[in-house]
Amino acid sequence: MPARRIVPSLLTAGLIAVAGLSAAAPAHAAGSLKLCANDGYKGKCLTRTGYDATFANDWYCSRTLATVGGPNDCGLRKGIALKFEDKTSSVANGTARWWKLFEDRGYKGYVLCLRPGGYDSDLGNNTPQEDDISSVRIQGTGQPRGCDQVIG
Ligand SMILES: [Ca+2]
Ligand SMILES: [Ca+2]
Ligand SMILES: [Ca+2]
Repeated sequence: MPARRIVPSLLTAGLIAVAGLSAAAPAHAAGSLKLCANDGYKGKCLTRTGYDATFANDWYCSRTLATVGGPNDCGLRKGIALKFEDKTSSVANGTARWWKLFEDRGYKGYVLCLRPGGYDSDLGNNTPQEDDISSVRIQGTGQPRGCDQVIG
């Protein structure tokens, strides 16, 4: 059955093609939203798969970028403890759904709507939300209502 033998090689070729595209795309985390403190998907990054009502309780150490539980968990070697709130400068959507990125905690304030699979390597050059995102929530597959700005 020669035809049957072709199928696995086509699948392999397809997977290689997809892997190549993923490598070219900027830091997409498959199945999740990635938010990074610096431009270009650098610095401290968090991933979320559904929602986060506040980044004020997401602590990390300034030197190691390790995620920690609270403000006293870093120390000299790890650096000072920072909250991820008001830090986001770049975002990459690895999901097939829209995401809303909010200026304030509790899904309030200015709303950025990020397209499925969309990304933005510098929120500061095209939105008023550089270093201002405080909460995020996943949406459906269609463009949601209530967007102040669409990105990605
Ligand atoms: Ca930043
Ligand atoms: Ca949080
Ligand atoms: Ca904010």
